[in-house]
Amino acid sequence: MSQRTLVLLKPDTVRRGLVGEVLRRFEAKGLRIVAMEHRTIDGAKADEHYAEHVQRDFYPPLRDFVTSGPLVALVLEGDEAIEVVRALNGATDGRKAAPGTIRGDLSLSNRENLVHGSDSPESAEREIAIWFPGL
Ligand code: YYY
Ligand code: MG
Repeated sequence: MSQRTLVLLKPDTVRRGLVGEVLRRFEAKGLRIVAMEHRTIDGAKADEHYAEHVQRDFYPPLRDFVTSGPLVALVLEGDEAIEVVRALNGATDGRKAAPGTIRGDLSLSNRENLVHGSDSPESAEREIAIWFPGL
């Protein structure tokens, strides 16, 4: 079933010059970019996006990180896009993510792990509305 999912190329991806490398993997897989924007977010936007995590111990440094510089937000579309993007991204901790995944190949961090992908249809709907209202 065709789905849409919200993806972030977080500030480490932009700083490290890996936007093209990461987009290449999504496009090569067959996912279509249906919206994309380069933007810098403030703490309030970070809190909205990471609503499920704002009370966690790891959140304050995560908030600092995601607001530390420009990121690229995009919506990808394709068959089972939500699961497919999560699989391409790899496990949250880059040190443990499998080789062949974006995080497994390109990240050595549990925080600066390059990418975000919505984790369910409900999350995708909520996150797309936050980042691309009206899409
Ligand atoms: O969905 P995913 O990005 O793989 O992980 P989440 O468990 O939703 O956590 C969101 C985000 O928070 C993660 O990408 C890195 C960061 N994080 C962290 O900094 N420290 C942790 N112990 C867990 C997650
Ligand atoms: Mg998550």
